[in-house]
Amino acid sequence: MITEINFDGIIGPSHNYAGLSPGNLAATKNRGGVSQPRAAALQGIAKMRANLALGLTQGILLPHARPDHRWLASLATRYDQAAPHTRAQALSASAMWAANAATVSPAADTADGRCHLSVANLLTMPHRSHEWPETLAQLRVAFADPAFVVHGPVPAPFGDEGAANHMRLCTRHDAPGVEIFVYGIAGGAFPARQHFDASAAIVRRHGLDPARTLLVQQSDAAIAAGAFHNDVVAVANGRVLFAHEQAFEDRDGFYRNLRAAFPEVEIVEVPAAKISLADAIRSYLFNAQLVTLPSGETALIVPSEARGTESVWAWLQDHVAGNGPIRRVEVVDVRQSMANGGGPACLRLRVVADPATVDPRFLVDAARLDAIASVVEAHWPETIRQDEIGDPALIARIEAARRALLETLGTVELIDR
Ligand code: SUG
Repeated sequence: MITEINFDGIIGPSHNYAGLSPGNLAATKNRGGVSQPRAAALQGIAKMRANLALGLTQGILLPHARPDHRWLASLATRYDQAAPHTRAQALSASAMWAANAATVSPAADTADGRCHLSVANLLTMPHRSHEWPETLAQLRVAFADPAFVVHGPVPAPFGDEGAANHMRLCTRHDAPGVEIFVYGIAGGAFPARQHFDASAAIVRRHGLDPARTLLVQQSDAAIAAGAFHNDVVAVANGRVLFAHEQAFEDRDGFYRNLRAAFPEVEIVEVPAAKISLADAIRSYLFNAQLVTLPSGETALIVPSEARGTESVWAWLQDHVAGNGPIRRVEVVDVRQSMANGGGPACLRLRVVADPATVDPRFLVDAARLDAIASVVEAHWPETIRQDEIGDPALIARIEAARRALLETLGTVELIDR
């Protein structure tokens, strides 16, 4: 049966706070802090457990080989010889943010009736630019069934950050939907990571119907305020678009086009007068998982920072008490990821497909999550300080931890891609 599957990136053993993403205010603020990889991974697992308990279908993507020795070799260096910033870039656990792994167009939207996935090139940030080869290798294993088409990255210089800048509206997940691609225009203080030409190329590759596809500009104000991806200020599911008033450059034009393409849309807009852009970004209200529960109700899975931000929590209480489409709010603690600018929505990639067509090693139930948690508890470092990242003993531990996980999951063919 076709359903939405959320594939969460398992938070890798090298999770640390190197402050590698200009424009990502949380990551910049926490630069140099002491990270807790074990707690981080367990928080991610707890989120997956909670989603299973809600009746959602859950998948995983695996931590990448870190340090990335191949990437270092292509730069003609080695981990023990590389400059400190290169070392941090090679060690980053940023593949945890699966919303940046790929852009996914479900079969109901594409010309050939197959589900298309385009791996994201992530070329704007050096530490993320070397994720795609391993992500692609995993996608090719997980989605090897002919129900899927897996594409390589859009070529440079067109930056593509995957599903974090992509939304889909539909009456049912298995019915044709309207796909929305949100791009940024460079020129502000912070980089615009999603380029128009990359989004347009994905639309063509996936064989999307122009009548059901919108390309929309993210507002400069949102990027300047720290929304380095659209999923920090907007999220969609089913008929519901949930967005901040200042998310889009031409909000009225966008809403008009959207209503024409998808008259069933319910736009839940949060006015800046109720929640400032700064509060929205600090709390990651919109970096939530907007999901359809088995009952048909819409739920919003928010990070605990949303409960901790007064204006945000008050708005959510009002909405749920009123007649709004979001009927239920669930709170999850993903603080370790949040401190690097990654909320509940960043940690997952949505794929609408029949779970029977997915390699079962990439799907999880409660028992498999318990097995993953045991490996994390036994092998993930408890803490990483920035002055430790050159320590060969730490690196050996990180590499052994990932190996132990892939052995437990039966995915050893991916140890060396
Ligand atoms: O690309 N943080 C990630 C956060 C990605 C969030 N994803 C979505 N919004 N979908 C980024 O900026 C920080 C890593 C560091 O500084 O160590 C980082 O890469």
